Amino acid sequence: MDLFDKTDAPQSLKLADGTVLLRGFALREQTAMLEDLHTVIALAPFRHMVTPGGFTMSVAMTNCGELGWVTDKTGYRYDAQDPITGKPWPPMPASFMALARSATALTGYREFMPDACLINRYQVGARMSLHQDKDERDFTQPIVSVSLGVSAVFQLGCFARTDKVVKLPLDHGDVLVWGGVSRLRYHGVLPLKVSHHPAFGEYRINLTFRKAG
Ligand code: MD3
Ligand code: FE
Repeated sequence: MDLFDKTDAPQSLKLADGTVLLRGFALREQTAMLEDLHTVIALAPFRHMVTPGGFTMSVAMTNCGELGWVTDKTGYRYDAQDPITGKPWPPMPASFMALARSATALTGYREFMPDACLINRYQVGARMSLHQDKDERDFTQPIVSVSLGVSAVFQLGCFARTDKVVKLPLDHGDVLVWGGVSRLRYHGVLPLKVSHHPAFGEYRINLTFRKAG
């Protein structure tokens, strides 16, 4: 663990090599982002996708941007079309892009241009088991994650599924930039506890910005 860097506003904490936590960084944009989220989900509704192993995910998902992450019985992939509507994913809202780019600029990635934003919605009990994000083409590109609504406990492992994990609460407005060697670390989210957020109700929303193609 490194020290808090008081020179950045707001608080930034280096969690691991290549990983910076910006506590509350999305708070400024939250109103615009919530409005834009509603626009996206009106065009591409949340759905519970099925894993290649045949399990329905407890997390509901959708996407915006040129590419969207999808899973079904045939496997995981990025696709330009929403399999439910058969249409392109909704465009990435300007408020989303601005947030992803300011977070990466602040942490030293100057040319980050995400083409995919995966939107996860957790309800009570929803979880994400330990996994690596490996469906993107270029692992030198960072991933930016934004937590909104109800808090969750995030688990950060290392490079093998069985490595010890560190637990970290992620709260409304927190932004994480995952780059360098941390890009391929195992990570997951523990089952969401019953709670309520004034703007997001009983849900936690997580946005992850990726350069997938
Ligand atoms: C560490 N989402 O969508 S965000 C995912 O909270 C995903 O919904 C979680 O894992 C969520 O793939 C975690 C934090 C995160 C995102 C990407 C990472 C951590 C990461 C990529 C590499 C290492
Ligand atoms: Fe992930």
